[in-house]
Amino acid sequence: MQMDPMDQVQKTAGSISRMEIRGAGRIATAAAAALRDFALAVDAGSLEEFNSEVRRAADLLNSTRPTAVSLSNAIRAVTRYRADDLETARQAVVSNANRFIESSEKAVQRIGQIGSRTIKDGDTVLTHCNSMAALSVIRTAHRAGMKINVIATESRPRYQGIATIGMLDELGTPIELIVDSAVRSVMNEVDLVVVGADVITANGTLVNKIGTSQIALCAHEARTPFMVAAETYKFSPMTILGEPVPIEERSPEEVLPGISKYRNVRVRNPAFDITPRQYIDVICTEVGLIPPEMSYMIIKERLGWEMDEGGI
Ligand code: RUB
Repeated sequence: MQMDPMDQVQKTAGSISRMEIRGAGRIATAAAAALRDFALAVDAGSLEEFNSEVRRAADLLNSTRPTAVSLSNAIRAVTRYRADDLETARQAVVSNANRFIESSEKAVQRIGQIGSRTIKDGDTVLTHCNSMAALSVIRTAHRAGMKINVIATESRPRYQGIATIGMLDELGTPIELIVDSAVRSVMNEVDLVVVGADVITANGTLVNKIGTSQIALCAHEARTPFMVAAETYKFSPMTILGEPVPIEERSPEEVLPGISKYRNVRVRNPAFDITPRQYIDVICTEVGLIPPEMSYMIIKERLGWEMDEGGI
């Protein structure tokens, strides 16, 4: 029996919430694909009903991870259409979603090509968490013949660093795994730090996996360049209006399983932290290397965002 289209969206939303699908880029493309499949399958009697069902599905997907702006930017890209009839609207969602997914894949490749030019033969590159954009920089440099040493942090509490070393292992490049608190001990051996982004604000502030800001601080102290690899849809239009970026607080059980046996202990588990722009040397996007101070221009020019914009 075929699954109800909204149940299918619910299933994707659940996978994103539980972090079975994770990483800002991957959740954005998963949400775009879920909306496309929903649009194709939903049984609506009118354009108005279709629009309201798509909105409901979009809201469900958007509520899964509160920090990543990639989700709302992806949803906005997919649901931005004008249509006079239901079938035109359906096709618009499908083609918008396919375009978003394709451009997201191309952006990661392009970021790899651009960012890898900053890596020299013999460099040691440190990365945190598990970012496809950051890994694209490392992979592309490796494929261009650079001999690179990689240092990957564990990225507690969810150990995304294990996914990173798994993905890089096949390259045959030397990889060292360190606990998050070892970053300062190794920083003097590092030539470049490259991390991904969940959000970049209009003033160039980075929001990324918890621990990123400490790494940026260490890099700054050691005069080690700190690069953020981010597709332009990781920039947040809402921050132009001064909207704060919500920091997702996840379950204490992720940090301390069995926490309930303690009576007076509270575990805090913020999933992301904030790195001010003065600790960021460069942001590598698919349209080039930009200083963080240029973030506002990316939002205005690349995301084509107007302050009065509504969508469906
Ligand atoms: C993942 C994380 C990644 C960014 C960028 O956090 O912080 O650095 O999302 O990743 P989580 P990408 O594991 O909590 O989703 O470059 O793949 O979009």
